[in-house]
Amino acid sequence: MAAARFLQISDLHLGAPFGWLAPERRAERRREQQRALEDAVAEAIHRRVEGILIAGDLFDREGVDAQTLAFAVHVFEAPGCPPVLIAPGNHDPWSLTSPYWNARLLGARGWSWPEHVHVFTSARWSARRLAGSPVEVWGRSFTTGIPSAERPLDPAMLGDASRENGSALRVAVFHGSREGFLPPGQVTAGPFSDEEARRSPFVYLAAGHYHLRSRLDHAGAVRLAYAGSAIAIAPDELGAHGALEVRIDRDRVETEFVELDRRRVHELSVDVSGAASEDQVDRGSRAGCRAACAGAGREPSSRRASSTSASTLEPCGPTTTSNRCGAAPASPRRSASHGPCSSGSRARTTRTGAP
Ligand SMILES: [Mn+2]
Repeated sequence: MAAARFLQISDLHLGAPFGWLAPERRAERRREQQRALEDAVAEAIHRRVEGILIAGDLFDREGVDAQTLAFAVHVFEAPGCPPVLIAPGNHDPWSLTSPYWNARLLGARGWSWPEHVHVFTSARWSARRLAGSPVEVWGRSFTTGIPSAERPLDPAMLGDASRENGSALRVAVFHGSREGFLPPGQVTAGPFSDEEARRSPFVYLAAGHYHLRSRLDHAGAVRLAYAGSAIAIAPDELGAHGALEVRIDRDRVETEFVELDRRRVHELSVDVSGAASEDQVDRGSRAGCRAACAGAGREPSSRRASSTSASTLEPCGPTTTSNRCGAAPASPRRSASHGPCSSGSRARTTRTGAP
């Protein structure tokens, strides 16, 4: 029996524009994004974890629209939702002008985060003890005006977190860049080395910022992990996306992947040499996408079915493919194609309640 269990998510990027998708599919992807967070909360309740750790970039930007803001503020009101600990990232830093982190600005709209949601509002590490648990969750925030080159795990930055305090198990939730593993296209923010992570006073570090899942093991246990973006946010975020269930014991930490994104981005090459029209290019890329879905054991469906079945997903669309190929349909070439394909055969019926 683990001493504590958490559900870790990060980089949801609520309010992201999804400009890489065809205009008619962006709203749908935003609904899927919100459903992924509803599903994460449902998973946390179902798995009876002690808390939900959000390691930054819950929001894509400071100026999110009112619907997105309303959704986020209310999603954690689900009955049985455990404590939620949020460490803002470089996309949603804490600031006085933040419409979601500043309680007064939020209150002006008549909203407030539920009592059990705790937001770390300082770049200095601070702790939150969980009632009835041996775990102390330590977090920090990105804040506007603080250089993102600041090293969060530098011993000078750790402050009180390094002080001896008896028997508490310390877990960290933060946003930062593991040096040497920066994915292409991402910026360095809050850098740290493996050595700093290993020497830190935390039994486990829940990290956000990198959108692909990865982990750092030490002495046979997971010491730090990125859950990756909860759903694919950009066309280069291939593979499965979701959350991590983190099980913490005195001498052992394990993580288990929990899939949340019902689609996957596939990268495929389609031979369009000989294609004489934009239409032929589209047909070729659509066939390639169908083949990729079939290869992944997934059924591309051309129709909407019931709202709880796995076949609700749209087919592998030629969405970005046609954008990319359409520019020069007359010049035969091999073309890389990114389209979100149907990915879900999760058996569990999910909540579809309104925010
Ligand atoms: Mn991010």
